[in-house]
Amino acid sequence: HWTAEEKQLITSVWSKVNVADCGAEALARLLIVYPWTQRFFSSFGNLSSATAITGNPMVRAHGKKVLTSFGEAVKNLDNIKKSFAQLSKLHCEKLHVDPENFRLLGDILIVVLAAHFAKDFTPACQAAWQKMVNVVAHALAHEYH
Ligand code: ZNH
Repeated sequence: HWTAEEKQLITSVWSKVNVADCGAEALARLLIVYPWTQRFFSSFGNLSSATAITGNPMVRAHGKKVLTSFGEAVKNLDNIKKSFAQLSKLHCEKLHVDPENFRLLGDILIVVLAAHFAKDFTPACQAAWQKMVNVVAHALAHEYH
């Protein structure tokens, strides 16, 4: 369900993404903008202010882990649901993460990419990426029951 142009826009942006930096920034922004998401990360130490969150090494490390995993979806554009089936089960059965949070993180990732790539993040690029984060959120919610 991807056009050749969408695939190209997604993979070309992805090839320039710094996964550690963008992952850390996206997760930190999620925790700051939607503070109720902090409850999943009570073991991560100090999340008491925006400064504490952005400087927290556990937030940085987990953000990198999540965005690295997101990269698997970029590599498997035609098979995202299948490649995230196990991860979906984990988030549902063990972590009890409400799937609404996948949409929130996806939208924040778009903000982070737009900020990093500025005018190179064209409207066409944004549209392809919006579709991408929606497909990923859908795949991660797929095994919920
Ligand atoms: Zn998640 C974990 C991915 C989103 C929460 N995650 C995780 C991991 C991965 C992921 C890979 C690891 C696993 C293992 O270890 O095995 N995520 C992911 C992705 C996404 C996500 C791809 C999208 C895109 N998450 C999310 C959200 C949230 C979460 C939104 C909330 C808010 N996760 C989580 C948690 C965990 C995880 C809590 C666990 C952590 C620790 O370490 O403890």
